[in-house]
Amino acid sequence: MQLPILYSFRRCPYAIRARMALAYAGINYELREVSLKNKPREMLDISPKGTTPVMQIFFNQVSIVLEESLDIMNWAIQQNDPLNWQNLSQESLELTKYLISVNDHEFKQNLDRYKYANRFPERSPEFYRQQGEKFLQILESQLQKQDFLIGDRQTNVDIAIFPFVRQFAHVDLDWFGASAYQRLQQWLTWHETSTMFQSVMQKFPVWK
Ligand SMILES: N[C@@H](CCC(=O)N[C@@H](CS)C(=O)NCC(=O)O)C(=O)O
Repeated sequence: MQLPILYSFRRCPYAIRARMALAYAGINYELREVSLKNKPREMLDISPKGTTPVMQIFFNQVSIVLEESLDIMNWAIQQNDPLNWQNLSQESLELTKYLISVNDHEFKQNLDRYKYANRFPERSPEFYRQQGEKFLQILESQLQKQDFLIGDRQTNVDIAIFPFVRQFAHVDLDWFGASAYQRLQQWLTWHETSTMFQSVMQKFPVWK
């Protein structure tokens, strides 16, 4: 049987969370590293919207294509869920959904404006950073209560959000390190030093 194929861009936060979920589930796949400036025809043929990650899964004669990182994460966890991430209380499931939704919409928008502030000269980088901090405050208050975002162990919500917080922190590490978000700093370091993250950040040449 043909291995699933993942079109991925190493530093893309959406691709990182997909790869982390695939690593969690222990799924074997072929990684095709993409250049966003020169996307391969094979990827655009199956996913014309042209964003990474894209996963193609094969069954005998047919294949299905997952074009959203959250769909790839969910598919991976459905295949194999060693730490029972699917079996959460209704409250935890709702919180997971809420946090990911704020991350993927408001926070991502503020992250982009903060990171590429020169493209958004209407306001200062500090303004965009403060907008982004509203989400950091929510995360920090969760982490004041427990070690991970919805409890005392890592679940998919941590993986889904971590790569975006990482990008935000790395815009100005001195600022982040001196900020009041101490629990968030610990949480970020825990993820950055985890075997799961390190294993998915291995470098691959662009696939041809
Ligand atoms: N909603 C998509 C967003 C994916 C996305 O926007 N990926 C970026 C890279 S991080 C991308 O491919 N952008 C298109 C481009 O830069 O041409 C998902 O969750 O997979």
